[in-house]
Amino acid sequence: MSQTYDTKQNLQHEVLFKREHTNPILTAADWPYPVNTVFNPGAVILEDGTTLLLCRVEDRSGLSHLCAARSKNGVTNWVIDKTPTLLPDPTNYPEEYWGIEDPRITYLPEKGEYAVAYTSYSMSGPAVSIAMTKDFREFDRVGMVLPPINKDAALLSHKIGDKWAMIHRPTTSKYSHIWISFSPDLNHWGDHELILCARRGPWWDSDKVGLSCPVIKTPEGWLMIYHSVRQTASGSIYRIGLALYDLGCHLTCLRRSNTWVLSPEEDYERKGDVGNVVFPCGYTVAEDGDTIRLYYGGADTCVAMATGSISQLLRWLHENGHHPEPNEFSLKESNYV
Ligand code: BMA
Repeated sequence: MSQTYDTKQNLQHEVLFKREHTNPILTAADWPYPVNTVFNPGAVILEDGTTLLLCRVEDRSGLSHLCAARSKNGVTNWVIDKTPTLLPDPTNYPEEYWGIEDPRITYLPEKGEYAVAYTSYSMSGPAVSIAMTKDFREFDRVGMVLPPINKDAALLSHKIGDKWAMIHRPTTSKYSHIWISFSPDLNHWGDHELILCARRGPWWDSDKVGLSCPVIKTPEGWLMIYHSVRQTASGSIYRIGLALYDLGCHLTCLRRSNTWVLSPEEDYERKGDVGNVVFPCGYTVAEDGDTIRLYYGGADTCVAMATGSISQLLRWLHENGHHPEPNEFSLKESNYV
């Protein structure tokens, strides 16, 4: 495994995500009703070209719900739903007792619907729930599909073989790794496989890794943007890295970035309710099929956006990633369980 110190990579890092100069693009001050913070939005471009962000909104009780913001250009003039778009429903879904968080949106062409995978915060810890929608006004809950402790889930847009696939992040120990599971019906999930491990030691992705946004289908494979957590003496740092998986049945990891591609640097990422956090849950791709806008939470307080290029990300990953050795993801390596 080429987990060696690479001087070139560290001295001359390439900026892959260019922050929007008007960041943060959304804050609590923009909300039409009283809230504490808005962050970690799922993102999608609707049929009419409107960008929709489904934001995690934390109210002044500390619990979160989801609220949609729409914009013609994806940057300014957001029209925000006057009231919460999707509230927790603990009466019918007790796993939502402490709120719903971090939505990740995947359009499923086969169903003609969006699948929203989100964290349902149960009294036993965070779990993975799915709701389906056609218009982000009415939602049909599938319900809790993976029990606590699990989060950071998103569906793949297309079936693998004859099964739906979902990437998620169970917590198995002090360390948390990324898994994939498969389902015939979006409700029952199995055939679990470990697909990305936290690296341990002083690495930037040493303690936890989790999926950031739904994976992006490219001719070279599924491109994954993931977040990492490194614990330090003064708290956690949440950063962003890349991995690439083949388009086959088992999502074999082809490349993994050795360095991060986005890290908290600006004030709105460094300071807030939870400082030193960049946390994307969604992206949009422009009509050119290449320009990607990454929407992310800054310091658990605001919504920010950064622009990149899918072809540049792939090229960079080939030059600055490594091909994991088979035992890097082996359950037999007790290190990783
Ligand atoms: C994660 C999630 C995110 C949050 C991050 C930093 O575990 O809860 O919603 O942004 O922690 O607090």
